[in-house]
Order: sequence, then C-alpha cells, then structure tokens
Amino acid sequence: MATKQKTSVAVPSVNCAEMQQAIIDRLHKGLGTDKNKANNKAWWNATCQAVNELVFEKLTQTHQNHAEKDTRAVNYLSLEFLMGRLLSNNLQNLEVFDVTQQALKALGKDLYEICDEEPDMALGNGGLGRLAACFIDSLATLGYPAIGYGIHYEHGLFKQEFQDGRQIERPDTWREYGNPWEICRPESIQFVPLYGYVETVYEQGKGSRKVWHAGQKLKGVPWDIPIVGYGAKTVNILRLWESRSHEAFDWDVFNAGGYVDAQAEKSKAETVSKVLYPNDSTDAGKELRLIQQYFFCACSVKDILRRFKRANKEDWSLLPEKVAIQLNDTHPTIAIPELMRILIDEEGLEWPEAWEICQKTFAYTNHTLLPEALEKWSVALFEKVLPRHLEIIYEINSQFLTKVVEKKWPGDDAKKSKLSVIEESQPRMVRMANLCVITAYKVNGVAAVHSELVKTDLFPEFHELFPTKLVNVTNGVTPRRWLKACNPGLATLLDETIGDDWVLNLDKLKGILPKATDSDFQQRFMDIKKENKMVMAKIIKEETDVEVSVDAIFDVQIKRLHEYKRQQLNLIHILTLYKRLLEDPDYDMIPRVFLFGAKAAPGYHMAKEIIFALNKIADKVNNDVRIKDKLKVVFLPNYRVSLAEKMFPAADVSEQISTAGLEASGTGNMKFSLNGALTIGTMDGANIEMAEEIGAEHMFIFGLSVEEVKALKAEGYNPYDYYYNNPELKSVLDWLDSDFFTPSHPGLLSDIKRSLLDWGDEYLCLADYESYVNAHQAIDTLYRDQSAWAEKAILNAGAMGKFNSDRSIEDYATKIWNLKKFPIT
Ligand code: CJB
Repeated sequence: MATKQKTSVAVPSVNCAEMQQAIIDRLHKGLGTDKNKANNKAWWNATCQAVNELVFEKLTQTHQNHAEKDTRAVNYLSLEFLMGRLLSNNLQNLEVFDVTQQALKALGKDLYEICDEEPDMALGNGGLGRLAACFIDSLATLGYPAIGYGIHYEHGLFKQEFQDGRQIERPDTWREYGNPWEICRPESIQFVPLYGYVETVYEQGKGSRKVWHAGQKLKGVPWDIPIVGYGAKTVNILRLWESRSHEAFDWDVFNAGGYVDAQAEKSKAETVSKVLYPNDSTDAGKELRLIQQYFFCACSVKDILRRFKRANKEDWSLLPEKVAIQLNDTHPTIAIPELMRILIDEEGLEWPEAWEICQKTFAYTNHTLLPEALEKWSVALFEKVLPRHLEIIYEINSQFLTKVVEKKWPGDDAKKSKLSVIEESQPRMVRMANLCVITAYKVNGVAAVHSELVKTDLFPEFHELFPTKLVNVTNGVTPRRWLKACNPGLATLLDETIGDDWVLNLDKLKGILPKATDSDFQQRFMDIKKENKMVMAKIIKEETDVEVSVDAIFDVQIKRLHEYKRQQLNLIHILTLYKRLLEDPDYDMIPRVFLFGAKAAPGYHMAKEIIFALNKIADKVNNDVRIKDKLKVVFLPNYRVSLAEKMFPAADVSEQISTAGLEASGTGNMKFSLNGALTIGTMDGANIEMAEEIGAEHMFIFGLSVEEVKALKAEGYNPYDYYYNNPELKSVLDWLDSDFFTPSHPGLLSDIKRSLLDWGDEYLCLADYESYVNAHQAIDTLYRDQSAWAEKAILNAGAMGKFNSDRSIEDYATKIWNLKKFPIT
C-alpha cells in the first residue's frame, strides 16, 4: 500500500481509495475469498491484514534503528498482558480510523461491526494485566525502546456464563482460527531445561563448577505482536512464548503402534502455555504455575542476552547499562536466579561480578499487600523442578543474611528469620517477594498510599536496610483506548474545545475546567453520556433481556470479584433500597440501575456466592412490578476489556469501595472519571490522589480511612455491634436467610450474611455500611440537579491528566529505568 507522510507526525497515511483497495486485495490475495462471499470475520481479518501493511514497515524500521544504535531498552516481564482487541486501537494509533471507516462504508460494511468480530486477547486477569497493556502502549507512544515479554497462552481468561445465576467457566478460544496480529519467529526459538540434578565438576587448577543435567527440555517459540505507538513513529513488540516439545513427535513410537504414547510427551510440553491461571491476588500453588514462570523467564532472559551479546560481544559489565528488566509483580522473580545461573555457569563469571550485574539490572513492582498474594513456593518443589536455582537462591540468601542483616542487626535472629528468602515453616518455603526486594535496585508501589504502606507495613525492615530503594509510581491508563477510542462522542467534544493534542498530553484536559459551569457545554457533555447509556441499554437488553431506562442513574461496579473490593457492600445497599421501596412504593428516589461485571476465581467460594446472590436479587428486583422500575440490577456475563469499553463511557456513578488500605491503586477508578462518571469511594489506593486532583468535594467519599481501619482492627472489631445498632442493616441481612430471593430454598444466600457476621467481616463492610448508604443518598440528591451533576462530571474528567499511563511511564523512565527516548523519524 502506498504511504505518504503527514506534516505533523510521521504517520504512514492512506486515503480512502487506497484503504479500500488494500482490504479488497487482502480478501483476494490473503484469504482467497471475495467481497461477495466474505463473512464479517473475513472482513475483519482482511482489514487487520491491510493495517499490518502499514505497521510492519514501521516495525522493521524501529527494530533496525534500535539494533543499530544499540539503545538501552526496558524489558517488561509480565505473566499477564490483558490486551483486549487491537483493530480499533491500531487504527486509532495509526490515525487511519476515519479513513478505514469510510473505506469500509464504501464497500457496504460498518467498521464498528467489523471490530466486534475480534476476539479479546484476554491474556490477563484484571488490573495488573491491563496495566501492562497500557504501559506498552505508552512506551511505544513516547518512543522508548521496550519489549514486553509474556506467555502465548492458548486459552486466556475463561469465558464466564451464568447457569441459574451461578458462574460457569468455559475455555477461551481467542486464537482457535489464528490471529492476524501475531508473527511467529522460529529464528528466535529458545530451549528451557527443567528437573534433573546438579553435578559439581572439579577441574584441575580451576576449582569447581556446577553443571545442571536437566531431566526435560521445553522449546519456547516466540510470537511477536506489534505495539503501535500513537502517531506510529515507534512500533515496539510484545513477545509471547509458546511452549512446545523439544522433540516434535516420536515417529518410531508412533509407527510401532504407540499412538497415544507418541503424543504424550508433546502434550505434556504444550500444557505449559496452555492456560492462564485464573487467579487474582492469590497464590496458585501449583507445579505448573512455577514451570510457567520459569519457562517464560528463561526464554526472555536468553533472548535479552542474545541481543546484548550481538551488540556488546561479552563485555558483561555493560549489561546494566544496556538492559533494564522490570518484574511485574513477583511472578517473574525466577528471572533473577536464572540470570545468575547463566552468568556464572554458562558465561563463567565469578559470583561477585554476576551479583552486581543482577542487582543493577532488575527492578520490581509490588501490586498488592494482601498476604495471600505474596508468592511462596515449597523448597521441595524447587528442588525437584529447578535444583540449580535453589542452590543459587540459598547462596544469595546466605550472603544477604550474613553480610547485610548481621551487619545492621548483629545477633538478631528474629530479624534474620523475618527477612530470609527461606521461610522456616513446615514445609519450608521460598519467599519470592523477599528475593525481589533483596536483589532489585528499585522497588515500587503503584499509588502513593500503597507505596507508603509497602514501606511501613509490608517491608519496614527492608526499608531500614535500603532507604532509597522503595519508591512510588502511581498507575495510569492510556487515554487512547480509554477515552479516544471508547468514547468518540466525548473525544470529539474535547477536540473541538481544547484541540486534539490532549491524546498525547492529558494535562490539557484542564482546559475544560472553566467550561464546567457553561450550560451549553454541560448540555453537550450530558447528551454524550446519554447516547453512551443508550448503547449500553441496548447491550443490556441483548445480553440479559432486562429493559433499563437511560433516565435512571447508571451505577457501575466492574472489576474482579473479591471480598476486599466489597461487591457485597454494594449488594446490601441495593437490598436497603429495595426494602425501602417495598415498604413505601412512593419512596422518593431517582431510578437507579446497578450494573455489575466481574469474574470470580473458579476456586473462590465466597466470590462465587456473591455473584449468585446478585443474580438472584436481580431476578427478583427486575420482575417486581411493585417498585415501578425504580430499581434494576444487572450482572453482565463475561466482563472483559471490550465490554469495559462500552461500560466506562456509559456510567454515571463509579463504585470504588474497597476497604481502605487494601486496593493498591485501582485503574478502573481512573477510566470512569476520565469518562465523566462521579466516584463513590473510600480513601484507598489511587482514589486518594484522585481526590487531591479533583477535590474531594466533587466525589462521594465515605467510610473508614486507612488509619481508622487499623485502629478498629486493633481495638477488636465486632460486626454484631453494627448489626444490632442499625435496624435497617439487621433487617437486610436477615432477609438473606429467607427464601425470598430463592423461592422454596431458604438459606441459599446465607453465606453472605455469615461472612459479614459470624465469620468476622474481615473487610469491615458493616462498619462502613451507614456512611456508604448516606453517600448514596447524596448521589440521589445531586442527580436531581442536572446542571450541578454535569458540573461535577466535567470537573472530574478535566482533572484526570495525572492518571495517564504516559505520565506513569515517564516516572518509571526517570525514577527507575534511566531510559532515553529514541524517536523513530
Ligand atoms: N492486582 O490485578 C492484580 N492482580 C494481582 O495479583 C495483584 C494486584 C492489581 O494491580 C493493579 C495494577 O497495579 C492495581 O491497580 C490493583 O489495585 C491491584 O489489585
């Protein structure tokens, strides 16, 4: 396809006729079909291929430039990249969305329908995975040399269905029929050893060296996904490793009649990249998960070193100058002993030199304080799967305890046992977070309050030992996907009001603040919201057969289902309103639609019970004519990025109601505000910084603060105190024991009540209930004054400049990576 340069940015651009021709060509020459026979899937595929023609040229150019100049690059290691769909995003970033829309229209096709054909790339669970996706978008947009490394899962996060209100998990088949975005790179295959034993080999005059005799080898096949920066100057890659058997297939065994045996080895090896673990913030505790982690880290480290060696021969002292490796949570920690192993066992470096290189190369991001999320692996498992790595970990630990801890706290065994990488429990465990903090040159939390808690509560002794190591980088989201692409109405209004460069400089959003009281602007802002709500209402009808009015307040909670995120608090508030309406059919309230989207980890009982309860409550509420449509509850199945893109722009109210101190940051909170929703939230995670930017008076802040939570827990929290002191709360909780929501089956929802009373209400829902109900009352009051509501919504969107992943990446680049931009011209 012919390309021409725009004056402002070096975007390969095409006109409508060229784009039409490219799509038709791809239908004919790429897919062997034609425009009369092609279904929408084929049109989608052909459009993606046409886009690739624009992308690949820039990809090659970026790659050549970085290789020639041997630029320092960041390598972002993450077990999760929750990419969602790429077509509309790539069209936006290439700035050819409108032209493609016209081209398809001329061919009788609707671009939005074609985009809807794309399966989500759901290679992540939630916030952590989506953050990685936003970050690689920003890295490319800002022109930083960067590679994302992860796993090419055959099945991403499970598809969620409901059967009689209960979550059923089905496999996700995102690439069953191939994926036009990915390029297989057999020339960069890596081999990964596993199991076996370690031999100490003595060599005359040279001392001893270690040789790991592996019991099994996996083959790692890389698949590259081009990551197009906005303006398409830089196209980086996301490299995902697929596991295959070392030996393709045992031909002799097969011919001798062993059809099944011949396949066995192959399928065992392929299991490693078969599925994404559907856990969020919990330790999977499985051998397979450890092997997954090692597999992708080993492939990635070897790939990084191969590139380094090509440019720098074997001057290993240069490695930290050329390479930064960011560990996204503890999941890729095993990359640390792997780099040590390669440098010492394969490259012949001495321990002190190898250790210094490692300490200057790795940085680690902590995403949670939840104790159950801090990964630990049994020593026995390590010994079996990665025997050489265990030896290296022991040595790192021993040197740390004797040289660092003993020096600071002589003779203090309690300190040693707390800080040790090895937990002397039964069974003995390897603490991955400790290994990260000991090694990394920087450790960051993901929002100011979280980073403080990392210092004071999670790693206080490490903070004493390494006072400059622990830093903060507040999360952000990419405005390309989370505003420009998902909310074209609002994006256009912004273009017209403040110019179109807000996409690259989100601080420009401030420009709408003076318009907050302008009634014409308010009207346009609210009209756009209404249109987005209409789109959502249609989806709700199609998906759940529930009719909702766009005049109602759309009150949305979308995030993973977890008790600390407190969907159950939202639930008891809904029951409160329902009860009020039943007791007084004229109860004065603005109609409210409570929308939920959430997946529960398959083994998380309470999370699944909460989904079931919400679905049962929805059945009852939505069919109760007595309440005259004042209340609707909708739990949309299969929450995912592409559905989120419809829900954020349609929300009036954003529910960010975690127990203070437990949500590290949140990023959904940012997406809602950016799209003009008002937040009901606790002083937790990034909500706190949002309140600083927006002004707490323009949000609905409620509940206990971090300090108050700590104090209440310290004095001894008793949920029954709240239950007996608040008759409305009591009646709502007692309702859950009846068969009102589960006719003829009383008690089916009782576990929710038990968890909030008998099991101690770990997440303090009852303590925050009253202030939550009051905050909702304030929402109802404000919504009655549409102008006042619009003013606050505009003030919210206008204050979101900080929560931009470009800003987060600039913070990483300066505070952690010391990375320079390398714009491709
Ligand atoms: N987070 O999504 C996950 N998974 C984990 O295992 C641990 C944390 C989330 O990471 C996000 C990105 O930093 C945070 O915004 C969110 O608060 C945290 O729960």
